[in-house]
Amino acid sequence: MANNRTFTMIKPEAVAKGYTGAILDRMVQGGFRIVAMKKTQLSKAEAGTFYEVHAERPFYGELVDYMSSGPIVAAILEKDNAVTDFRTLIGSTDPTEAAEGTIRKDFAESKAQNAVHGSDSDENAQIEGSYFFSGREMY
Ligand code: IDP
Ligand code: MG
Repeated sequence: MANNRTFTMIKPEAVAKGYTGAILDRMVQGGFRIVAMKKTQLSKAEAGTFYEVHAERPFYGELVDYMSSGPIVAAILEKDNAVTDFRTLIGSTDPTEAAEGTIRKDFAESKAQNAVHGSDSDENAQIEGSYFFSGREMY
């Protein structure tokens, strides 16, 4: 079961631009079922914790400021091979390198403001999903 779920966020710039519906449609059309979903906003401290693995990277401060700058839409998604297939659906971190038809190619602003988050492993999908959602928010 674990390898059939991933965690995503529609990031602040994409929500602000009104892309939420179109991006969710890509996910559903891509074969992902929405298990849990909410609109919320991360505090700076919460964004700092979420991206703690990047704390030593030069862009960490910018990333934390950006991810706490406005509302996001967080969701848990289900599909066979969810983590890998979702990374394919969203495309490369830098939208200029993302494949045609991917979410980042079509909706991202830049490498920093790249429209969506996708978990990079089953373990992180579990940790990230349970950071945002309790068991009774997953269906
Ligand atoms: P990913 O989101 O494709 O997994 P990561 O390397 O895990 O990419 O980086 C996390 C997030 O940090 C990215 O989605 C992006 O928002 C931001 N980021 C990554 N690399 C850079 C960079 O070189 N400059 C600015 N922001 C970056
Ligand atoms: Mg990552």
